[in-house]
Amino acid sequence: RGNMELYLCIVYLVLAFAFTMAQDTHAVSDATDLSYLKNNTKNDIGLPGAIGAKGDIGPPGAIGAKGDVGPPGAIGAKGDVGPSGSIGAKGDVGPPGAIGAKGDVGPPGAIGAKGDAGPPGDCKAAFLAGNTESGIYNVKVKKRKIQVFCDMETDGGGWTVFQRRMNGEQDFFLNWDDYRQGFGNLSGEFWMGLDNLHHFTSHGNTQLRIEMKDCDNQTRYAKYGSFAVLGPSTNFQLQISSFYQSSSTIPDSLGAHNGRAFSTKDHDNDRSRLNCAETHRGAWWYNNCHSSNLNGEYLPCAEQFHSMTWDGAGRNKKLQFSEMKFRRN
Ligand SMILES: [Ca+2]
Repeated sequence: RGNMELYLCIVYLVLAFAFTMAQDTHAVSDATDLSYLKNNTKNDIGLPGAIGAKGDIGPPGAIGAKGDVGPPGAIGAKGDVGPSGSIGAKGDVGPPGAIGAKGDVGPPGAIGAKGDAGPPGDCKAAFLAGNTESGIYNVKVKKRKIQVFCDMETDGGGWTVFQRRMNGEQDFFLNWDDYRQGFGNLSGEFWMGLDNLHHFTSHGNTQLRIEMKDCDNQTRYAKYGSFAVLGPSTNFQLQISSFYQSSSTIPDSLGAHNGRAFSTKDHDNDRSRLNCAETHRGAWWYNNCHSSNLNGEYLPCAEQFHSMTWDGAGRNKKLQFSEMKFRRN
């Protein structure tokens, strides 16, 4: 509306100016004409007539020049919401999580420490453990506890006794099974048994010592550096060597039996046509019979060929006491 009013005002001013100019031009031309008329004496001219009536309003003027730029308009209305933005940067690390569930049961534990030694393996072990008195001891054989007689005084001690003859109270004219298992009384006469004898003499080198008392009341001994009784598949074969020639006080009458199987009256493993155990009333590692027969009949000093005997002993080779013992080196 402001612009329209300005526009009409301009049009009015233009029209008013044009009208005034038109009257002025007419006046000048009238003056000229008047001067012309003064020089023309031919005809007298009357006084100027009165000013004519105002003419009609002329046609509208041309459209005026464009106006100056107006003042800035008011702030427009708020626009629509724009498109969503792009994904933001990764956030910081969060706090630690809760404790996890209990784990599975673990593998089995290691094998525990070895237990105490338990009873000693033989009289040597008992001796080394501090036992210095001869007598009956418990020892362990294949996890089984048995009793043995230990000689802790003779020749350094630690000897395990496996045979004793001293009074004839025990019958030694027995069968194979008796000699395998052993019999008698550890405080008197006894035989340890071939199975245990094999066990004790199969763990390293073992010495053999035999105490004897002949019929002259001489106490003598024979000693061997190596002694073993093999297993039942060999019929408890004897392995004997290294006779202590210089220190022994009786000749070697067992070496000739080296390598021989054991025989009893019901198990003839000898080299004789006869049954040596039967004829000599004993049980031994008989060859073509023997040079020693410590399990023969107990007939102290009686001159019988089946008596308990050892070649080289005193009068008539006969004995009244014997004790066979071994010791591990
Ligand atoms: Ca025979």
